[in-house]
Amino acid sequence: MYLSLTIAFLSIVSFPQFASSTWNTNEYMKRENSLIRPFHGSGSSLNNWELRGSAFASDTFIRLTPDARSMQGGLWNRHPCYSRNWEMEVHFKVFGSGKDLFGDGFAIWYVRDPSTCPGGAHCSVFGSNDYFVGLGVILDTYNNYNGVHNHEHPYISAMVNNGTLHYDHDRDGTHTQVAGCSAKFRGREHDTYVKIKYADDTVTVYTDVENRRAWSQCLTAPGIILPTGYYFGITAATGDLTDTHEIYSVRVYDLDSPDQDPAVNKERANVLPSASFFEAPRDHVDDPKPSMMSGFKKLFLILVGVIVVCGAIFIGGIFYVKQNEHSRKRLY
Ligand SMILES: *[C@@H]1O[C@H](CO)[C@@H](O)[C@H](O)[C@H]1NC(C)=O
Ligand SMILES: [Ca+2]
Repeated sequence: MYLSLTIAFLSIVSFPQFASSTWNTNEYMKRENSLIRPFHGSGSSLNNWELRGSAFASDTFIRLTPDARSMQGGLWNRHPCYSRNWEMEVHFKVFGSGKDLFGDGFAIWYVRDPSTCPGGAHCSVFGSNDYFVGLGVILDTYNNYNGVHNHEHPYISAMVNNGTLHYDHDRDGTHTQVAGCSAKFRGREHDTYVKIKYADDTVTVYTDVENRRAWSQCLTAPGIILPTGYYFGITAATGDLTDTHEIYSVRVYDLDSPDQDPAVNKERANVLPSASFFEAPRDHVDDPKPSMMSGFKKLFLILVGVIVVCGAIFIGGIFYVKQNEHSRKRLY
């Protein structure tokens, strides 16, 4: 862990400006919605953000969760975003000591209500609220579906909610997602980035996780209505499974064009989030999340089963013998 921390630190120090200068030259970065190093000191951009739960800020990273069990951490922007079209770039790292079992992942939000989790109700979606109102882009590292998916994990999905939909961990949210893609963003030695673009009522998610210094499209979903004036946030959670989830920068760019009709923009402040298209639900096989507890439980149940079956055979045998004696007595 210290090695990867050191590598993360070195890579941060050695390429401070590269990413921003190659990816965004024309658009306007919204300082009040962005988060850049250093995170402490006067005029720090962290003043625009609130930390919640296990989230912790050093000078160079925001650690949403440590590699420990049952953690929930959040990073919430204090200023709403009034751009109708915007883009958000997040420099992050997910790593931990788990080789095969790790989780649960993190989520990037554009929602009406900044979450108060871990305090409050329904704090069940990667450190934030279920039944949220807005957009959630979920970077899920643990496959709760037990191999039934036709995709690999880690998995990125986008979900649009008007407050009525439940995020179902047992299906990794696949029946409520508008789109998704697999992306190997965990445990990488190089820098990893994700970008969410919301423009012309279309949500597009890009990743740069292969150390190519270029975006590749992960998912795109047209027909998405999101209002202006919502809040950005990033949250992460661990459960029985653990990982460190860290954020190094958040850059939000305004993509509005000057000739946009202000009346239409004003109207956008009050709409409810909606998606005109949902991916077809997939078959679900109920299968509980494997854990050490359920392993012991299974063993115990098998033992009980064996004892019951043996007992039944034994009693049945005695019965059979008695029955035979009885009929023999009757014959003779
Ligand atoms: C909220 O979303 C659900 C599911 O997409 C939809 O059935 C319902 O009509 C929506 N409610 C409103 C008030 O838009
Ligand atoms: Ca999952």
